[in-house]
Amino acid sequence: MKLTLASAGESHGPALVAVVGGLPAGLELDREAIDADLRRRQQGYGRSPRQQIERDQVEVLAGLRHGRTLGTPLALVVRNADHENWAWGMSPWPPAGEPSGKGTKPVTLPRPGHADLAGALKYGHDDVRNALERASARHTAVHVAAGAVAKALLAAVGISVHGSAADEDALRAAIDVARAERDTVGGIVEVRADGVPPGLGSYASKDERLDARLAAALMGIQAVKGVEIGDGFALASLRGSEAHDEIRPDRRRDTNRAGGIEAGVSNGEQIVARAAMKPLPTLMKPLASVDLATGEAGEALVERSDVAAVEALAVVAEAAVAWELAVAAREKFGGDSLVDFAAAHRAYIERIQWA
Ligand code: EPS
Repeated sequence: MKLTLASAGESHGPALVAVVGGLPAGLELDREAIDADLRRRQQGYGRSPRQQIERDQVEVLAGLRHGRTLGTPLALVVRNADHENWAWGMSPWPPAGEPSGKGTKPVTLPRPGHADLAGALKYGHDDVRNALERASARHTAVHVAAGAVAKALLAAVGISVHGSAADEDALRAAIDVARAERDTVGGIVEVRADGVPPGLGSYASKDERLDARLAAALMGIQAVKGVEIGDGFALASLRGSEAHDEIRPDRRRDTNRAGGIEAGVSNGEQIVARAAMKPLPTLMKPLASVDLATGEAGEALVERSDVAAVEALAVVAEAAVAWELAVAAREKFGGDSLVDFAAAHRAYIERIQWA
């Protein structure tokens, strides 16, 4: 049974949408729980005034009846409230009337670090906006909604996932200084998953490895430039005798340097993944760039932006890890209904006698 996710949506377009395939029938979803994650994603310290405009809430257009999945594709929508200010500039169809609102003039000064230059060159856009709108981290909202669905599925087999920003006090202080200096900052987030049984993912081929999948999922989030599982990079400088997690008679470990994954397979310990976020590329004190329309040297686009989105990344990374674990759990336990899925999990836990 393959869990699939397709999403679409521009930052200032009408809405963000996702279609989730492969959910079992009979999974109960809690609208409040999904909206609570959407609110958490909006709340981090250092976010832009855009967050005062948005009140992200999930709408479900298909796949759910009376709060339970039907075993059919689940269609999720998160609307962009800001779209009303961009109705002309981001109109999906040729706009009627005189230009008004935002996004009416082409952007030609790409920001170093954003999708602007590579996107404009790759797709042949004269207006950089055509690249940056989709590259924007705005679309993580609907991935958080999908992640909340994944968490509901995982909860049915006793798995929970939680993301947090590392060292939040230092981060907040750095954000205050950066804001005053019209600069931006990045940071590190950590996601931990509990209740994952041994045996999710496989060493059989590289794209089945759970660590490879988590790394790709985390690296796939905007502004992430580094990922590690467990002690990750620090393991490189240890001796083998210090780096591995010895196995007790009950098959558990006293240490967890592997971050719950060995040879691409979960080993029953807590899954620990970390992601490093670069400082956001929209600077109020812009970096050197080129005007793509004239070829002249210039300064990069300046527009409303976040000083940091690290706390938001913690929520997005949590959703991404939950999603990948749900994909792996669907592979292992299958089932057209939630009852079958949970029964397969129970039978497996019994077979391996996992406490
Ligand atoms: C983003 C730029 C900002 C952020 C946005 C991501 O948007 P705007 O240009 O509208 O101010 O606020 O993130 C969100 C809107 C969000 O909900 O996370 C970017 O360029 O990535």
